[in-house]
Amino acid sequence: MKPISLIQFLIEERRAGHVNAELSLLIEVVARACKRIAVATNKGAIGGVLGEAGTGNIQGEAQKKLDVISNEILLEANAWGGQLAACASEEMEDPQPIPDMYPKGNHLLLFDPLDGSSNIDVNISVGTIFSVLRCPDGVTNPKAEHFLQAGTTQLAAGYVVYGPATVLVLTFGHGTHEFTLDREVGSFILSRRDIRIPEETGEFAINMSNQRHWEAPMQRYIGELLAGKDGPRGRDFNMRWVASMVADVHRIITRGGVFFYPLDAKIKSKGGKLRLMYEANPMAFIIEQAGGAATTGRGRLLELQPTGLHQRVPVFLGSKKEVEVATHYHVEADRAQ
Ligand code: P6P
Repeated sequence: MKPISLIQFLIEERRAGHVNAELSLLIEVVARACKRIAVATNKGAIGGVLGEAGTGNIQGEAQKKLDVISNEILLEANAWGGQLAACASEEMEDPQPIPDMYPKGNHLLLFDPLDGSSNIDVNISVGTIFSVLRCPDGVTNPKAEHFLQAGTTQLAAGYVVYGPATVLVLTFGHGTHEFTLDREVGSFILSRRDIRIPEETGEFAINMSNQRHWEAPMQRYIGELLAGKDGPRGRDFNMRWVASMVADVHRIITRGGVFFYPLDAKIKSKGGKLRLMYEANPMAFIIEQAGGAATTGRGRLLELQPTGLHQRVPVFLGSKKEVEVATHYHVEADRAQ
């Protein structure tokens, strides 16, 4: 069968009424920027792009050179096209308006330009995560508060994982689809349409080193998985933890599984580790559109009303049944208090 390129897919989606011309062009621009990030990332040590940038971001984290480079690539690619009113990034405290010399559009783009960047220097997969919101009518110079829309309002979400292959996973709210970069041609080619995540799984992802800090319901839930077939779940479970959300989520998109970054005593004051607007929400949209579930451990992630551009949140996502069991334990424990 003739391979379908991202551009052809976007045209089909426009004909189906799933996406308008401006949004489809925006996705093309983001995908093209991610191809440039892939080139920079793939150079590794010989590209002089490894290691620290010598700067810090809004999160108080040391920035890697590639964090800064990836952020710049996405900002520069999206400045002139006329699809956006502003961008927001993990790497920038405030939203970046589109320069006055260029036309503005009706969309807001949020991104984590290079998630998992602590893995770059050890050559483990990293990725770009992005989310598209509508710019509120009449707002020509969007501020942070204009980005604070619940995840259910997202018009599109996606990630690109820079691994052995460079793979884009994308949703407009009409299914979740995967595109693999053909480096010889330079095009993203449709490799999986309408992905479905198995509702059950035998594989979980969590950073076990935080176990002693977890809330009691998470201790109970993970304890049952670790008890295996002799325990209450009556089956053995396998564990994976890449410490790169895009890589862990892509494994779940590919074969099922469940991913947790729960509240723990160390990070409770911050509300969690992962960021709501440009990590949790786009991933939750992608996972739900593939038949999975995504919660904060207490409620549906996409329904959370944001209070801050860099707000952090607990994340439970993946195969529906396991997310529901873990979430139920937390809701039940809250009720018992
Ligand atoms: P930890 C990477 O820094 C990240 O934001 C996610 O990509 C990843 O899932 C998580 O943090 C890893 O956190 O505490 O295991 O290093």
